[in-house]
Amino acid sequence: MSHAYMPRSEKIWLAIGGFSLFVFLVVLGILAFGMGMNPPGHMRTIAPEAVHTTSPFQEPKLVQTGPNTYKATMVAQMFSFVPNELSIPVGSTVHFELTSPDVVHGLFIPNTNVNIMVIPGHITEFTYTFHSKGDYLILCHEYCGAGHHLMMGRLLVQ
Ligand SMILES: [Cu+2]
Repeated sequence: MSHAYMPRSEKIWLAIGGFSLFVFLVVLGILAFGMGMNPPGHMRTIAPEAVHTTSPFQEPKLVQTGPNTYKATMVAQMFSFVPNELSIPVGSTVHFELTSPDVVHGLFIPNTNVNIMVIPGHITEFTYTFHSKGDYLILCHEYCGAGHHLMMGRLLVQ
């Protein structure tokens, strides 16, 4: 079959598909390289190799910043969160501040909308108020290597 028959309508759809892909890639290229766009929330940067020696990430911890507010400075690394256990009173607002010294990780807390991507070189921030008591799981939801499934923590809201 040297001359396979292709209906005209199929050729038109192929052309539309190819053109859409081309437009998409051009727009993506302009946004990423031309405008230097980054994922949202990554306003500050940090050298991945300096994470363990730069404040506040050299001593990542949960600190109370007001009557109902906390700041959780955390490092997501292969294959753990530091710290990996947090405890707060119900109704607290937690301002998360995270970075990674190695590869891309995630911080996901099921049953909340805490869903953070942690990218080496960037400091990701996210704020959430915990209105319900519970024993929440903290999970890494970006595949980060052989120990990815072991990467978890716990958040107690009492
Ligand atoms: Cu991870």
